[in-house]
Amino acid sequence: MSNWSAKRVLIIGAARQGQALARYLSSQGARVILNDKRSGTEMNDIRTSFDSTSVECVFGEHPLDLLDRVEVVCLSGGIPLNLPIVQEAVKRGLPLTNDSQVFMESVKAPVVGITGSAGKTTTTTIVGRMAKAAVKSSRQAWIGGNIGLPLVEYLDEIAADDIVILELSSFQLEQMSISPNVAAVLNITPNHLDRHGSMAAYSAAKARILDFQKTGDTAVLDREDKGSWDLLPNVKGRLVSFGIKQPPIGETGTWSDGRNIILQTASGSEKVMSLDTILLRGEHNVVCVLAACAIAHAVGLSIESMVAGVKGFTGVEHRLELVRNWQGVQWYNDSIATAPERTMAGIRSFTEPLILLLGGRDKDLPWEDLARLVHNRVDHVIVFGEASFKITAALGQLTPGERLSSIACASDFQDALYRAAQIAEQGDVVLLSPGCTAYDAFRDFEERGNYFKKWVNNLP
Ligand code: UMA
Repeated sequence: MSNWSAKRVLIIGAARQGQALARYLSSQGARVILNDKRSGTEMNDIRTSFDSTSVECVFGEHPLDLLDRVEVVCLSGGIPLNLPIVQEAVKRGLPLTNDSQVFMESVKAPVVGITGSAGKTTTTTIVGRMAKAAVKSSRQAWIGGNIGLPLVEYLDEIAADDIVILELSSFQLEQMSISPNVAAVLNITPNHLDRHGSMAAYSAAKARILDFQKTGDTAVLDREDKGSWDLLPNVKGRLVSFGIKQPPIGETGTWSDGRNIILQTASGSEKVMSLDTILLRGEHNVVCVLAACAIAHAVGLSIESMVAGVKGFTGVEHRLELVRNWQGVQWYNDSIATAPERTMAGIRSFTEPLILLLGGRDKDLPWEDLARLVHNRVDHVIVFGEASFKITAALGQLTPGERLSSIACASDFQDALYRAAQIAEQGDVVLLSPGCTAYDAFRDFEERGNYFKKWVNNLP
C-alpha cells in the first residue's frame, strides 16, 4: 500500500518502530492510533511529542475495541503475535503490516536487506561504511532497520539513486511480502524460539527475505552455515556466496586463504584485503567481513570501498566491546549475545583465561553445545538471572581434566559482577556474553551493557 491518505491505522508498540511509523503515516494523511501497554511519565513525554499531529495515543492497555475503528494493524518487533489484540485482528481478517513493509512499499532507492541469527548489526555496519565510502556527489547511503533506526521516517528524503542498507529481523520479515533487491541471510541458528515456536517457523520467517525476490535480484548466502545454505533452492536470481573455504571455480563468492580476503568471480580471483586490516576479534568477525564483501560485490561496490569500510573499524557497541583493562584484567561487554550460539562465538574469540558471565531470560533455546564448550574453553562461569536454574542444569558437574574449575550462582547481575571482580587475576578476561535476553532485569541488552560498562568503569 503506498496511498495512506485517510486510512485508519492502529500501530501497536510505541517505541522506536511504532513512533517512527506513526509520524510517517500521519504525515501521509493516515488516521493513526498509537497504542502501547505502558503508561506513566515516559508515555506522557511520547504523548506530548505527538501533540502537534493527528495521532491518537492510547496507552496503558490494548483494548480490543480499538480494532472496531481501523482497517490496518501495524506491529512493532516486540509485540508478541499471541497478544489477544493481535489474535483478534487476525480473526477479523485485518491486514497486519509493519514499519519495514511500509518502507519497502514506497522506497525509490535499491535496498540491500541483511538478516541472520548473529552478526547482522556488525555486517550491516560494515556494509554501511563501505557504501558510504563508495557513494559520490549527491548520492547518499542510508543505514537502518533493526540496527536501531527505522528508516520509514526518511522515505521522502531517500532519492532513487541513493542506496539503502537495511537490517531485518525475523520479527519484521514475518510480516513482510516484499524482498530487497540484494538479500543476505548470514546464518540461521536457534534464536527467538519463544516467539516463533519452532525452528521451522523461525527459518521460514528468515527465508521470507528471499521469497519475494525477482530474477534480476541477488541473494547472498553463507556456504558454511547449514541454515543459510539450505535456502539455496529459494534463490530466484543471482547468487553471491561467502565462507572461509574457496567456492567451486566459476562461482562468485568471497573466501579466505588464511592471510587475505579474496573475491572470486567467473572471471578469476582478486585479493580484497589482508586479514590484518580487520581489527575485530574472532573468526566470526572474519565471516562478517567476508559477508560484507560479498554483499558489497553484489551491489557493485569497488574493492577500494570494501577496504575503506573495514579499515579502522573497531566494532559496534555491546559486541565484544573492550570496556576496560583494570589491574591487568580485560573486561569485555558482549551484552548483545542473547542466544547460546552467540556466546559460543564470543568464547571462541579468546585464548586468555576466561571468566564468563552467563544468564538473564532464556528464549527456549538449547544449552547443551554451549555447556560442552564452557567446560573446555572457560575457567570460571558465574550464572545469574531468571535462567540460572536451566543453565546450571545444562552445565552439570565439574569434571576433572576439563578447564572449567568453578560454577557460581549469583543472586543477581550486580552480585555476578562483584564475584567476577573478586576472582579475576592479572591476564584474565571477564566476558559478559550472557546467552540470554536482558528482559528479566533490564529494558533490553543495551541497558544491561551500559550498566555493565558503568560498573566496570567505576571499579577503583
Ligand atoms: N509492548 C506493548 N505490548 C506488549 C509488548 C510490548 O505495548 O505486549 C510495547 C512496549 O511497551 C514498548 C514497545 O512495545 O513500548 C516495544 O517495541 P519494540 O521492542 O519493538 O521496541 P522498538 O524500540 O520499536 O525496537 C524495535 C526492535 N525491537 C524488537 O524487534 C524486539 C529493535 O530491535 C530495533 O532496533 C528497533 O525496533 C528499530 O528498528 C532490537 C532487537 O532486539 C534491537 N531485535 C531482535 C534481534 O535483533 O534479535 C529482533
